[in-house]
Amino acid sequence: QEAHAAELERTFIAIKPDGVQRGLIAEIVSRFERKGFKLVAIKLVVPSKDFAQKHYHDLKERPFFDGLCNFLSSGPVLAMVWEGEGVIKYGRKLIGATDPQKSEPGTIRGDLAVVVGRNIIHGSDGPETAIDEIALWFEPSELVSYTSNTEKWVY
Ligand code: 3AN
Repeated sequence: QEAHAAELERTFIAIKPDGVQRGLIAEIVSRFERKGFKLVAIKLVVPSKDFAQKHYHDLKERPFFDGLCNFLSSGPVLAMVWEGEGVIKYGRKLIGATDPQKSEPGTIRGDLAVVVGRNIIHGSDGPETAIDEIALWFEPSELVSYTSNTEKWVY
């Protein structure tokens, strides 16, 4: 059981200020929960602009970088770590395409967002990014290890 649990991958998921302000926390968290993924860390934070720039460092050459960082630091963000088999890739699938005009119905952005600058949620785009983003947003002690009773029915 422990050996298996240790192999499961983790991803960083954040509900951005628009998602929090619109009251979509429970709706979004429930989609990850119902799928069978396990929540291992969660906190509500208002990131500084400096912190937002670190989070989006890969996008610093893009024209929307400054606006994006101002937006992320404009209010509370719900930062989370989710764990499960394939959670990085499948988490992106639950989230949907970056531009909500292109994300499919049934995805979080497809169902709940309209424009790319207000696409309500972030998810790590690969294994290296997931490790970096989890380390940026959370202390190791904030990641909670526990056995969920649903695991033996999910796997
Ligand atoms: P994703 O969030 O789907 O991984 P990225 O990493 O390409 O997409 O973009 C990160 C964030 O930058 C997006 N979530 C979105 O908020 C913002 N963004 C991306 N493209 C644009 C754009 N053309 N105009 C404004 N904001 C954008």
